Amino acid sequence: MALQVINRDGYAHAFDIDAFDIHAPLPVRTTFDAAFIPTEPGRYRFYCGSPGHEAAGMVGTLVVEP
Ligand SMILES: [Cu+2]
Repeated sequence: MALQVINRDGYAHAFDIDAFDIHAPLPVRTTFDAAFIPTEPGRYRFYCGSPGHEAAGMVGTLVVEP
């Protein structure tokens, strides 16, 4: 699976999925290409690991279907 995450913001963020051990900083206006292989279908939580951002709502769910 490949995901391209783009930070178009004027603030630094991060992209984190603990289940796949992905912890990528996203400096201002940068792109991160994540490549990983989910071994099981499921719902995987992702969030922004920058301090305070997760609490501010920068979270989501990646759904892997069979
Ligand atoms: Cu953020």
